Amino acid sequence: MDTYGFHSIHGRACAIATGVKLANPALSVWVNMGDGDSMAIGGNHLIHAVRRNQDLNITIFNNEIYGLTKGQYSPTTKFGQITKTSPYGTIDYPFNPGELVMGAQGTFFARTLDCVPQLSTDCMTRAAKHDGCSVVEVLQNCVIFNDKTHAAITDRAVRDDRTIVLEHGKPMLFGKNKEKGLRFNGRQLEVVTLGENGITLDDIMVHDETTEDTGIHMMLAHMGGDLPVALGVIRNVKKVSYTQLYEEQMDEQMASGKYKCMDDLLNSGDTWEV
Ligand SMILES: Cc1ncc(C[n+]2csc(CCOP(=O)(O)OP(=O)(O)O)c2C)c(N)n1
Ligand SMILES: [Mg+2]
Repeated sequence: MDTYGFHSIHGRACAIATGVKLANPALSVWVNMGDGDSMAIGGNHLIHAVRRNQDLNITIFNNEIYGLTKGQYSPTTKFGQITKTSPYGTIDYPFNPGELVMGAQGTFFARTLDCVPQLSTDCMTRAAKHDGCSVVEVLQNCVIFNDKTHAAITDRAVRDDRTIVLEHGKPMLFGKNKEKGLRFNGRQLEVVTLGENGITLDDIMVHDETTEDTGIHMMLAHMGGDLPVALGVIRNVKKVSYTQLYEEQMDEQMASGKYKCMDDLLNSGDTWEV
């Protein structure tokens, strides 16, 4: 088809993108989903695309609501929130997409804000360069059905104190004047202030996006509340993708295997005449 993209079925974007990528591995395939799309109806497809490390670039636009269908709560809606389908407040514990990706053995996860285009560009460029399945979560506002859902961290007045932009190899500093940092106290992450209680730059954790163990990346993805919400590339590890293994297996079998084409397969083994 002479096109750069198409709308597929709600919840089935990862399945369709997997087919597209395997049929034509030369394509750079992008899968754009909402939180309802990726976490609810398409949750199954998402975790398996991530687990297999399919070479896809997945963006999740997380406005914590079903926007298009006018305001039903989704798997990322905050607990207790009043929506069209939860008039007395939700009694659902929400998913954190980052933790879900780590739990599914994901190789790339980044988070950005809709109101910071440069950071979004950086995250998506890094995602495009990643060989394997990359997931970028965009914390997005829905002006009509969930206005200001991320305001507690995105408002200009608080953004520097409530978020931290992680950079590989750099100390985890944040705050207006980069005066605050994250320290690992042996059990958990905590916020410390440079210059207070003898805290120096040496106490601050240095971000390593390439650590294979998901433990620390899971902790970073989980942050919020008293800890700043982590933005930027949280995890980026190398692992051979399903796409590459599939191509190698096909080449191998085409060269030395019994079956060279579909007809060979259909005319072999369990066939009979009626
Ligand atoms: C198979 C199928 N089931 C249900 C729907 C109805 N539907 C359309 S969009 C949507 C949810 C949208 O929420 P989200 O994925 O978070 O995207 P948003 O509109 O918030 O960006 C639903 C349930 C559909 N179009 N197709
Ligand atoms: Mg949504």
